Amino acid sequence: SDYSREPPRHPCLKINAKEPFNAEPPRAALVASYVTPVDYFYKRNHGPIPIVEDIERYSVIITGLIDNSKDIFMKDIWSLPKHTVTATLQCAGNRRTAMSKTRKVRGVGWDVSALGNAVWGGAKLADVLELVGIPKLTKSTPSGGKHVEFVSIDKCKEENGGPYKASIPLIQATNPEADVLLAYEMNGEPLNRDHGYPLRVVVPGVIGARSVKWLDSINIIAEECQGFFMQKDYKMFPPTVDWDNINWSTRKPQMDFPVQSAICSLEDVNHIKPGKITIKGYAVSGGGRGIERVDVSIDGGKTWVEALRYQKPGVPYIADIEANSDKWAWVLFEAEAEICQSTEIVAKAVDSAANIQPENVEVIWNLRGILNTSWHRVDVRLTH
Ligand code: MTE
Ligand code: MO
Repeated sequence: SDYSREPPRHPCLKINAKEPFNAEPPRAALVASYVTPVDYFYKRNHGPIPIVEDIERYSVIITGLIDNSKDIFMKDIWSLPKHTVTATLQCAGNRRTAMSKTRKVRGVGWDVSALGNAVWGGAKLADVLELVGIPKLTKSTPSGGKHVEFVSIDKCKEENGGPYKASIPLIQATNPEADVLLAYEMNGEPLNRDHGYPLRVVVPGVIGARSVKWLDSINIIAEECQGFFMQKDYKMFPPTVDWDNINWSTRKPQMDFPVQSAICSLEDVNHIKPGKITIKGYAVSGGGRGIERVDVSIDGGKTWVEALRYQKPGVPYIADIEANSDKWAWVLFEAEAEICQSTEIVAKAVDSAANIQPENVEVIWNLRGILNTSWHRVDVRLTH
């Protein structure tokens, strides 16, 4: 593989793996703004960053179980209605390093910043699929369990040098309400190379692994994609399953992510003076579920106070689409506390379906180290 033409990256990023490039921003930078600046947005790759030189000749072929395959060019995408969707992309491996502390898991280590919130601009996949005669979802649309597969132009070693790929159900792809985008913009700027230039998929509310970057083709297929990242990775196994007794085919590929939160104004261990501190972080849930509550404890989880939640600064957040909240996006939270002894500070969130984060990582431990959504705990040690 060739890593000689990687794009420049911001020096603040913490590099978890160099080749392929995997990096996340420092905690405090992550929650400094509701919309994550592109430079600070985590970068999760499985191979070298591809280069698309000739944007006029770049096309995505739509093929598979349709009458006529069609090459879609950027001008075709640009001529469709442009939608902007504020959505949080989260890697299923977010917080993997902490899961490894109880029992070793396999995969790139991540702290709590393998996610970001961006304003994605692009065409709705449902509109693009209409160009090849696939109707939008209606209550009576038969999907026959079909999937829409996204294949990249990148090359990754897990696919034996083949391209990265993933799929989502056709009923989600053709549902305009699901807001699945073929995005060419991130925060109002053309996508940069790291994030999928010139065109990527964004599947809101679903683990990042399904939002395929550097799109090459779209295949309509009879059942879910058989690629490595769907079948041999990104599946949730119970804690009893380890590498010597794993049977991959017993589990479905992970799609929606569960409720998650983390404290970002503090590191794992903090040395502070007694007094007032502000506890800041993010909370997010998958599937379009909002955040109903964020609880913060300054005594290791014995007692709790409710944190203030917001998306737009100064506007209290309500988990309700009628209230104009961004349903696919995280909320930031903030709580003030008086610290007068060394202690453990904890955060946990509750989503709009009343799902709550698990108290301990042990009960959700899984060999691939995905979806560590256990209560986020940080230590504060007093200095006098
Ligand atoms: N698409 C391609 N082509 N190659 C990849 O390695 N990584 C996936 C997804 N799409 C990947 C990809 C994973 S696991 C995640 S979490 C997101 O992209 C990360 O997107 P980002 O780098 O824009 O943050
Ligand atoms: Mo990921």
